[in-house]
Amino acid sequence: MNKALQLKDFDPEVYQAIQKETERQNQKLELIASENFVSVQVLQAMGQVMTNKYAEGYPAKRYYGGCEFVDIAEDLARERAKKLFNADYANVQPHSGSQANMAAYFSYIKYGDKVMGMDLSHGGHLTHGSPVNFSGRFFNMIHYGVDKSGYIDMNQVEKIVLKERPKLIITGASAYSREIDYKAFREIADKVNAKLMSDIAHPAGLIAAGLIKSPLEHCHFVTTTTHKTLRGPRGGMILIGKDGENDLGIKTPKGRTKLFSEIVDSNVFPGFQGGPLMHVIAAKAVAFKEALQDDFVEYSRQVIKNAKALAKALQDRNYNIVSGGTDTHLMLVDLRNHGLTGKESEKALEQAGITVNKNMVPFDDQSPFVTSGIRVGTPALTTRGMKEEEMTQIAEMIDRVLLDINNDSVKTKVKNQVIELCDRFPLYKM
Ligand code: DSN
Repeated sequence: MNKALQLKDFDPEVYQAIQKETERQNQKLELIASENFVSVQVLQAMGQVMTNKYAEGYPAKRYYGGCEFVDIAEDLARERAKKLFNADYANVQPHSGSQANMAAYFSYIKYGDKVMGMDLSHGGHLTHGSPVNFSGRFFNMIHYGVDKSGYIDMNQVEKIVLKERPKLIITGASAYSREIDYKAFREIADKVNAKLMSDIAHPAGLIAAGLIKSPLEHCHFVTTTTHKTLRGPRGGMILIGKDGENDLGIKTPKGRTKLFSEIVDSNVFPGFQGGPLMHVIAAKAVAFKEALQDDFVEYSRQVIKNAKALAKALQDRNYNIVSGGTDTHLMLVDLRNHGLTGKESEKALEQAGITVNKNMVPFDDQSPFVTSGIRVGTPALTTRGMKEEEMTQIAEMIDRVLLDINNDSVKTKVKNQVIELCDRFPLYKM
């Protein structure tokens, strides 16, 4: 190990890749709905010596010595998360949203149980029962979706639940732009004594800011990622609104009925994970502190205003937005009336400096690799300081590229416009 050398001198290849990625983030319009730009403080909290520390267990109950300082970071993260979401309990150790879901599911249900989640092709998530994911392989999955209007069909949900009697109902989505009626879901779940969970990975920041409904009071447990609208480091988290003794008959070795939080804790570690990523947990604590500030509410409010403005500007240019608009940070653009696929549109926009992802739309006739839509979101550009006026300009740029999708000179012109716009809203120093 050469202690004197800087990264750029020791490993110029990796250093250059990081520089290029910084330049890409600075100079392109980031519209991927699940991405955001963390603060320099969050970056600093991730790039530090806590990455060296093994801390299996939980604060004050570790399997390794020397944990007194990482304990401070994890306690801060847990306390701030509880405050942010008005929750009795938070586990900040899941490495990702998928890990959070896996540990949480198995806290409440068993291998082979019947579980109901939103169909991936209607906006759900891979871990909500896709056959290619652990969730679809380990559980007997059934699905609900949206109706022709693009809204979740609560009548369909109720009918399926009463007929199939799932043990667990999953709410939450990764490509659904409307608020979810958690209260109605809970009423339906209670009819068959099912547990109700929500995966709020996408709207977590908007919920923390109090701008859209929170599922915490209605769901038995909630999972999330920390890096989307919440604008923290890449990672996962499990929350319980109201903790209490479990009704699953699970006891401690001494015969005491375990709290739900104790079951979840032991499922995260040692159930599904080993050592927590303490540098990431420190960065989660910093991000939660940021999210507790008043300016985070303002930021989140602007995320929603920007999404509404972008949806409207696209509609004005004859683009169909699934469900006719958005209540949140994202929208799904159905490109079928333009005769375009998501795949070719994503590629053309990328060439023009606009980053989106292709996405299935409800009742899509294209495969998941081609798709008929793109998903667009505003959390990242709002972090840069862009507002409604810029959203209108961006809709115009998207339209120029898509209307003349094979015209390279249009893409070059739009790319230059993108760089000009990005330069007016600086991001990271190089
Ligand atoms: N891959 C994330 C998204 O883009 O929504 C969800 O895990």
